Amino acid sequence: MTYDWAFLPMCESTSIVDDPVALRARLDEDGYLYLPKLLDREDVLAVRRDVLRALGDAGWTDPEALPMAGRVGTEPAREGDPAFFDALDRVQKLESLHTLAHQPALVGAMQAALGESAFPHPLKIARLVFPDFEAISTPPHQDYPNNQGTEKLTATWVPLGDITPELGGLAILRGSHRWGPLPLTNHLGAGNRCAMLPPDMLEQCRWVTTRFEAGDVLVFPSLTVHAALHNLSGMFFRLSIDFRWQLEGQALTEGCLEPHFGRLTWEEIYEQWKSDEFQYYWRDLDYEVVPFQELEIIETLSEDELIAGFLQQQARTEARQAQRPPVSS
Ligand SMILES: O=C(O)CCC(=O)C(=O)O
Repeated sequence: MTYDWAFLPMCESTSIVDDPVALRARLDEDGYLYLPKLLDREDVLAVRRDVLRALGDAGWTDPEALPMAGRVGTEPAREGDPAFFDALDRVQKLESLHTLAHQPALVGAMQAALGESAFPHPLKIARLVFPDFEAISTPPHQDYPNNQGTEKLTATWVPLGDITPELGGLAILRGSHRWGPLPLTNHLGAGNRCAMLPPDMLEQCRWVTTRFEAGDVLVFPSLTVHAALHNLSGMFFRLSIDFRWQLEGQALTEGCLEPHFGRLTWEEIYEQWKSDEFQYYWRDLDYEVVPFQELEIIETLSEDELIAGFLQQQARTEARQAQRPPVSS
């Protein structure tokens, strides 16, 4: 994404979280709900601690820095790179990360926003975002094309820690959910798809964002255009989780029932869990599994051009980092 526009602040909706009519009206109008302090901050920080411990075990964090700082101690890797998967697999196995989706406050808010039978997909997506890698910042996109099933699918984006705009939070193109599915182009960022935004959408909709804190939740349906801000922190990971929700009786695709990237089995993920309360919880629910339709991607850049852009970016990042004085933790 570029920064040619100003961001407006997000409108908070925690104050109406117990009012399903008001909550749904706002979700319909704006295409997002920003729910500051919905979750217990300490519960979210406990997940952050577990994630950072897993990243530390993978050699990704700086062992000299404070453990909760999330200071990077390795070369950046991109989602999908072999180097990425050792860390991601450790994170995927965390019981606390998966069970956060079942926090009563979160389930209650999603039932109020969507309906009584709302449930989170078993697929839980951790975003481990390195600093100074603008080429792989999540581009403007809609969640529908990569998930499919029902357009009513709705995401909750949960910051794992305080996320200032400099650390690279999420921005929403307010009102963009009314345009329907948009054409796609290829991209190196999370999801690998960038939505092509029509000029009238850019005239009529405004980007909104905020300073996120641990405990906040951002809710948006699968046609809302959203994108990450660049992580410009220079040295810290931006950590967050995506949970996707829908109602029973609606369609979903097989990938939403599998662990992220389909690398591990659920048995492997559950191996070290202390409780079985939230294992395989979706097996008793009612939904229709439908095939995933191949996406049509308009290749505005070839794979070689994307990689060349990525390498140029890497060189710029290294030059910038070499100029920085060492910072003590
Ligand atoms: O956190 C991010 O960078 C991406 C989150 C997101 O937009 C998604 O998973 O669809």
